[in-house]
Amino acid sequence: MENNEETYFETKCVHSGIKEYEYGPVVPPIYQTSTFKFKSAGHGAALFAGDEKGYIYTRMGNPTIEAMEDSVAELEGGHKALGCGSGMAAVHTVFATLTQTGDHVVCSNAIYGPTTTLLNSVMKRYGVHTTFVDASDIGEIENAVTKKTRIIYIETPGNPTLAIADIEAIAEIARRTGAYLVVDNTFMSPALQKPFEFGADIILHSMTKFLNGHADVIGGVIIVKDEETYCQFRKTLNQLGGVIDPFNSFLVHRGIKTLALRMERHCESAATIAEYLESHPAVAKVMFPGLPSHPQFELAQKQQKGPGGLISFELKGGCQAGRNLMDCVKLFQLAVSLGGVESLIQHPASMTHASMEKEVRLAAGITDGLVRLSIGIENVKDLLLDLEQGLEKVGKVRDEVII
Ligand code: LCS
Repeated sequence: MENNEETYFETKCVHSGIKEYEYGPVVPPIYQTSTFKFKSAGHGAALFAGDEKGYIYTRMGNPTIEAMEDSVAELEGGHKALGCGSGMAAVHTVFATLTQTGDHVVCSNAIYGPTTTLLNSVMKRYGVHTTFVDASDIGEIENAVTKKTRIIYIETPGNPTLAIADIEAIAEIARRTGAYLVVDNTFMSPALQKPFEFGADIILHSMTKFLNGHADVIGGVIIVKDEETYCQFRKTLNQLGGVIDPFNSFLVHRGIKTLALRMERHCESAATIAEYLESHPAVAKVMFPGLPSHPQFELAQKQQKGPGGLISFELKGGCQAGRNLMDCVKLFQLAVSLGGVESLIQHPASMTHASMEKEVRLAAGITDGLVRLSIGIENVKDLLLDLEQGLEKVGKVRDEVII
């Protein structure tokens, strides 16, 4: 039996971040408190001065939050993690920590819509300018980088096109030019992709998705590789205030215990459904990293341990057919978000990526007819039956004027 790590990933999912607590609970207690008592005035002053270790105030640190942060840091192979109130709080904290007026960002054009919008609005107002590129084309990144580039920011696979960026090749450009490579690893989770192993500098996640996995938490996390960067991020996060709370941290930490198991099922069922869709006469195109027809299929094989649970596709009937399908399916829930145990269906152009300017969205390959599925852990036969009955009805539904 070969094992290069000290324990297997599945084992880490169950045990990481858990410490000894009073009374010996197997599960970390929820320290639902905003503040912590000092033993004396001197103790309080020493904690604030950093001369003693301990908890002061939950925005600055809390044992339940820390347990979850330690778990995520261990799973990603990082030094420490910082729990944030949402994925977007994590994204904002990264840009607010690493950039200042006059800095430049090179960013993948196929990413979660509000991240694009954040860069084009708030960050732009603060004098940070972004060049959006097709990150699956290394040449585009190489050409976009300037002396002022502070961050190269990618999501891989990207939301919702599932375009794949070569982390190792991009990390080499970042190293050469002195920029940070930031990878949003939400779509893969550390069960399927370890960006630090390919040279990324910072990883972030929307924990709302696979890490928590149960569609009942909004949360984000940033993972760093050294103490100096951690202190820099902690300072900014304390000031911005976008922290996660103890109860949501507890739920995420609980969700992580089944991460490895859930990801196996997500991948297996998504692969079956992607193959089914690709052979269906009503379907024009399927985007799924596990299909040989995916333009970066080989890169996906190299950098990912599995294809993930997301599928994007276009119907031959275009946007209207997609909308009809969304109204016809019964088991797939018509809702945004992803990575939960329940299967979801949504329309990026009018939903998750509606905040993007139309030309920017189309340039990123997010067409009006694109439909995105997040495959849950239900029995795949039920999911296939639901799609089958939905696709049969597509086209039979009366056309309506849309978008
Ligand atoms: N990064 C990625 C890759 C995401 O997919 C999302 C949310 C975020 C960051 C932001 O995380 P949040 O603040 O929502 O926790 N993605 C969503 C989606 O595709 N549908 O609904 C939310």
